[in-house]
Amino acid sequence: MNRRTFLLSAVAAMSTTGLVAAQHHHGESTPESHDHGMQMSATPDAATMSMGAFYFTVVNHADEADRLLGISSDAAQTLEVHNVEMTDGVMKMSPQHDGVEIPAHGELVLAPGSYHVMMIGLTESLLDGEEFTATLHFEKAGDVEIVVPIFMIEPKDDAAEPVKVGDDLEISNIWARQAPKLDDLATPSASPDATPDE
Ligand SMILES: [Cu+2]
Repeated sequence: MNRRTFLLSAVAAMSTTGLVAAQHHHGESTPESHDHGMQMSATPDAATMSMGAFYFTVVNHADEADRLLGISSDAAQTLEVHNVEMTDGVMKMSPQHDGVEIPAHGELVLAPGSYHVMMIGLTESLLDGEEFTATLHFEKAGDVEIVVPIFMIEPKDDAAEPVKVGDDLEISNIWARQAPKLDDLATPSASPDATPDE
């Protein structure tokens, strides 16, 4: 499959999940929400905006909860923590603007089909076998830099060394992929008259 077909497929796959939610949250009826980072639905570049996602698990050994407030990285223009929710039988992604709690003696799992870091507007392609760095912002633990290895599909074992933050937090199962699509969905055409040339 050539690069153009791949991009169309990727964008089409995203449109069945993320863009539905994006348009819902950022449609013309709610102009005030344009600063939430999903501007790609409101710009002519939407179809060419490259996207990715990354995942990790945070274990909290402390007696108090912490909170993942946000993420920054040079690898994308915008990074948001999203969750995936089923609403009326439709999967939608919802940005977690207030962050996500990591319970005391509990864990927060970011994984396909659940919480994830959405990378909107990649600054370069996410290539299998390469990696990038990102900084996680925690309410209590502060800023933590991690190295994120890139894969085509979810790795079976920890690809990166787990990162320990003092005695309290441990971050493991770190990995990223470009333009995720749901495994149980056939890749649809980008538009009714765009037939994939397989
Ligand atoms: Cu998302």
